[in-house]
Amino acid sequence: MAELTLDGIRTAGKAGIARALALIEARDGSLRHADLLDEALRSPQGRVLGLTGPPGVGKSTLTNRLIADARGRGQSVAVIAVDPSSRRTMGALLGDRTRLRTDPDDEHIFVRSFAARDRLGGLSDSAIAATVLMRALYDVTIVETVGIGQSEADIAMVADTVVLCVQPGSGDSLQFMKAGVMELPDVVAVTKADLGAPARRAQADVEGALSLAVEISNWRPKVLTISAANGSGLDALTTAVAGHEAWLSGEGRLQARRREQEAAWVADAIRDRFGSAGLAVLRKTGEGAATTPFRRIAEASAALGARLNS
Ligand SMILES: Nc1nc2c(ncn2[C@@H]2O[C@H](COP(=O)(O)OP(=O)(O)OP(=O)(O)O)[C@@H](O)[C@H]2O)c(=O)[nH]1
Ligand SMILES: [Mg+2]
Repeated sequence: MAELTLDGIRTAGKAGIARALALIEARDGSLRHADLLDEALRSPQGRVLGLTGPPGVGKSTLTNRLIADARGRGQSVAVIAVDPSSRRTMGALLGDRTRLRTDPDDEHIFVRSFAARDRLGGLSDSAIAATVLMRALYDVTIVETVGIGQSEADIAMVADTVVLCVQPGSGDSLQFMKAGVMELPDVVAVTKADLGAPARRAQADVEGALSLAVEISNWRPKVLTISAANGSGLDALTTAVAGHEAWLSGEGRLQARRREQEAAWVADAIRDRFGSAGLAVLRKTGEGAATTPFRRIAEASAALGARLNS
């Protein structure tokens, strides 16, 4: 199939992407699409922005704004929305919560929902693979996940920059403080700033919590209040995200972050299919010793599958 190269997909436009994603989701012939994904991995074009936070905090409303901003700057945008509540039927999500309004004729916007791995909103292999593909094709890829507590950490498996959305007056900020050693977001956006005092209080709470957190890098997470309703704070958010991206670009941090993510995908994919026993075999025998992560997943899956059936 000629389209299974990045150039083939670019030529076919959105229809080509949709076909590639269908193949990724079908999980068959995994070697066929492993080479496409490894090609995409080698040619990242854009940045990946992860947006996470509890249900109803305003992630999709913010995503709508970010899409418009990026298009205003002439950038192309892809959105991967991960939905824990929906089951997939005939390629469409039931009860799709993305609520995104985009121009279907704009070739430079691509939006796709994926069912979550589990009810906590974890990222499925397909959503991870789709993000890698989108990153090679679009200037900005936004990954929106719904999460509470631990499942929010999953977004760090694909995002260059993680924005945690916090709802004013919800006690999210308290939960945030209690979580202690949770993986820190790069930027915290207290949403619905148009509500006034509760948003400012939540901002102060989160800042307080962060000041107690153990420093794991020399990036200090920024805490902002934003309103996707009236647009306040959105420029500051864009500046904070750009600041984090600039920090990442230094001293090989972006490459290091992405290498760690790739190792996590391989471990996760094998654990998902073969359990921790499969993971142990992978580590001990070096099954699927291919150096590129998607080929490694495909080859190790084939080898482990054959082993289990023999
Ligand atoms: N006042 C106010 N309401 C907002 C703002 N942003 C979003 N909302 C409202 O909050 C509700 C949820 O917004 P969504 O953007 O769908 O939230 P979400 O986080 O994507 O929700 P899920 O995808 O269901 O997790 C909607 O009723 C929005 O109109 C804001 O800036 N101010
Ligand atoms: Mg949403």
